[in-house]
Amino acid sequence: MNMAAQGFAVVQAFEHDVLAGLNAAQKTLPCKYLYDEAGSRLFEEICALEDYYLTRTEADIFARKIDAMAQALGPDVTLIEPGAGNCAKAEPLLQAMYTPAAYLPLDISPEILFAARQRIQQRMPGLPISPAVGDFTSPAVWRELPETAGRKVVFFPGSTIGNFTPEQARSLLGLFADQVQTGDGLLLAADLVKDSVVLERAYHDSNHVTEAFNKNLLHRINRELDGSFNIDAFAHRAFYHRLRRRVEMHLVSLKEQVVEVCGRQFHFAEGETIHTENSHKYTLATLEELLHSTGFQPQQYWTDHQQHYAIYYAEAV
Ligand code: AVI
Repeated sequence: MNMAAQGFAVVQAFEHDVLAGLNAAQKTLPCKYLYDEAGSRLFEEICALEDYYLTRTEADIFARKIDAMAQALGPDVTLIEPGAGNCAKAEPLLQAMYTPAAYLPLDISPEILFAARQRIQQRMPGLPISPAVGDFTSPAVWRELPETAGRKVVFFPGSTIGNFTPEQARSLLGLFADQVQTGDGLLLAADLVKDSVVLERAYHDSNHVTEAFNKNLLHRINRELDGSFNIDAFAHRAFYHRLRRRVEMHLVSLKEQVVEVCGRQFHFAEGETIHTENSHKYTLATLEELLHSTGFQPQQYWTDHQQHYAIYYAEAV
């Protein structure tokens, strides 16, 4: 597919998913659409917030334990990173690893990926780096990766696994398992169950950045799908669902209203919500269960002193 055809397919998928989501009994929008250019910038801002403990907790674990992780991964390993973005997390890991064989980052955004390759290549000139552009949940993009000899490790930081339902998480790790051989590895980060006040503050921050991030989806629909959302007529809501062990993000209609998208009308009752994101939280036990059920044997994990966040190294059996 050429770039123009690819762009058209992306717009079509967005339109299809938004119309289907707004037609559902519980209105819903897939969280991947939160990340247009403005959304990605807002997400970066979220990561720097005091209330959003996830990014700094993960960074702290990496900073303290990177050598132990590199040792667990072993020598001559090809590191594969789905959703690599600017590859900022892989770079220190590659530096700490003993003679890494290659780095294969996958991401939807070619610009960010190719800029990152150039940056890492300058710092590690001998390291073969082969990026693949596409959606890492689709097996097609994995087929673009070059064949490599030796052991492979899939690197999946950021607690992105939390944005998948348990069923989707199993099928995603199953897809990762399909890419590796027995003895190959998976380095996986996940956010852990904790006090709901801490969780809810992280997704309803006092600087209102997460609110802007959530509402940006309505701006995007207005712009790209000829939508008529009155942004001020919706409120940001985020709460921890104890039974489902997840933070849910919603947009709440503040009044009864009708909104048009792509020439279709959608009715909202006062208080009705659009469910825009799930962020699942794991315990060490549920995380190990997930790994086992997808063919990975947990080997080692690292956490912070409050056990807010965990990074697991597991090997394919
Ligand atoms: C990308 N992902 C791990 C974030 C999370 O915490 O679930 C997305 C996010 N949504 C609101 N704030 C951050």
